[in-house]
Amino acid sequence: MPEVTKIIRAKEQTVESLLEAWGGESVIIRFDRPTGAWMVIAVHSTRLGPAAGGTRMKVYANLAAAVADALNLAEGMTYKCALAGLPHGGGKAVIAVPPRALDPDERRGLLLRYGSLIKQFGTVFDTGPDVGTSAADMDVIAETGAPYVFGCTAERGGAGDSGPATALGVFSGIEAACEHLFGSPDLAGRRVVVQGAGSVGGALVGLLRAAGARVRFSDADSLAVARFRDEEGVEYVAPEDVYDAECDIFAPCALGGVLNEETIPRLRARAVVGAANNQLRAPEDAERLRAREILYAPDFVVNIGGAVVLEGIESLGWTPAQVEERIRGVRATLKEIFAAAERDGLTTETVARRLAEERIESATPQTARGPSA
Ligand code: PPY
Repeated sequence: MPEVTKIIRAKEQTVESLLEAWGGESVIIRFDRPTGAWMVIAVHSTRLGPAAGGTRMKVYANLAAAVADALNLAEGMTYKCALAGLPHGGGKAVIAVPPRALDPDERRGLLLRYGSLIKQFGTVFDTGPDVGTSAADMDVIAETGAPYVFGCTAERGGAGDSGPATALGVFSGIEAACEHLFGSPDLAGRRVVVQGAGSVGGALVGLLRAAGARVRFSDADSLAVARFRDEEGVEYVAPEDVYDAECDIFAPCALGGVLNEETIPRLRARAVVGAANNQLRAPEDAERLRAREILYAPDFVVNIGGAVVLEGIESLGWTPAQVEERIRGVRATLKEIFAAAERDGLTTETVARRLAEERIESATPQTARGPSA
């Protein structure tokens, strides 16, 4: 995404204005003096249960940009969990690391201090891997005795890489979009452009090809390009050309903020269905897509797979078949959202938020869960 624009937008905001404008419950901000990193834990809602959301680690322009990201992502998690039917609210944590590389010991120390912080925070926040963190990082965080750390390595009882589960939700969303646009969910011959061939986008490419779709992908990482273009023969689109590619479905599976006033006019896709969190850079972007008659599948409806597999397997005792069924439910949820948006002349984003809010309002408030075992 245009990183520069994101930085400019975030700079317009102060931490005070961001927190004042936010509708969530609580935020913890801590400065980690040994590394110079900032830890931000945002709990948006615990109305449906403990807040769930991954821990993201990356470099931000400043603290306000990190806080803005945590707040937006936590809100998205509230909607995501509500629409996925999970007994959870939304949260997210961001560790804003300094631009210099941390050596392995420094990183470990940082993760241990972060683990102690979420341990103090108690039972209202479930976390797991996210952009910039791995299963091995979750193992380190869990060493502190922090409860509710999901997505550890298999040796530590983790459910494994959630990428394929997330990809399945996107695939089901693409079926829903094709059903709405073309009257059939069959993907044979449909042209799909996947932005980012990482753990989610890469798995999605495989599912789409197996279904007979004509797939192209873009990725800035030469290893991903070598694997998918050179070894698997998938057609490659240069990252700078990805928005101009003519296709049925554009599937953003990398960064947030990719749908914005610069990119939307360029799109030559009939629909956008992808895994990236917070794809719309600004709320107006939903209307920009609608005005161009591009069907948009809201990200928090589509990318439920990670949360469903981590919470389902590791906490709720679901079988893999139950997890799969829940994730495939994305298709029915989206079908309802697409139909309501068309009927009421609203954006799909508005309809999806409304549906999530209705589910949250009508649910019985959860009592706090007891101390961890
Ligand atoms: C996401 O879907 O973006 C998540 O953060 C998934 C998640 C859910 C619960 C714990 C950790 C990560």
